[in-house]
Amino acid sequence: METTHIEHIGIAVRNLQKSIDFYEDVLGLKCYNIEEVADQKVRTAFFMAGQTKIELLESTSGDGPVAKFLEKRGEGVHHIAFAVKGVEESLAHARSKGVQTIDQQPRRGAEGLDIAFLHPKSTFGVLTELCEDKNR
Ligand code: CMX
Repeated sequence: METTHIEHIGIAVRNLQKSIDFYEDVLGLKCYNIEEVADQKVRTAFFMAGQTKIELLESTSGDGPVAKFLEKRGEGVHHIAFAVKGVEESLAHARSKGVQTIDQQPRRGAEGLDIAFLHPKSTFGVLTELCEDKNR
């Protein structure tokens, strides 16, 4: 697998606007995009801190993955996303190494990325996303 960089860090929050206020008013970052990903039942807000992207995640439904995470574990770091070259091949590679994959095939995520998740039980407790921007 060829991993090029951390694409983003995903943080689960209860209230998107209140957390945007913190990132803007306290940390001095600028929210450059808000996007709903219906498939994942989330509304997301994006910031760049230098070269590092932060994705805030608010649940849009009581039964989505972020709602479950908030209920069970509270607010906090939800996942780390790695940019890879060839997300399908990378997913197959992880599976061939015995890693439990949540997605069998990549799907379309926020910002038009092709994304796939590895289960935190297989990745030492960190929900791990593989992603690729095929428009680049
Ligand atoms: N990070 C680390 N551990 C996590 C976790 C996370 N984000 N989410 C759940 N877990 C843990 C649970 O605490 C639980 O641990 P214990 O068994 O020790 O209690 C374990 O994983 C399994 O949890 P579960 O209740 O059986 O499974 P869930 O129904 O909560 O589902 C997961 C967990 C990861 C499979 C599910 O959230 C998922 O499919 N995630 C991928 C999609 C996603 O997260 N989308 C939102 C972001 C989308 C985006 O970035 O655009």
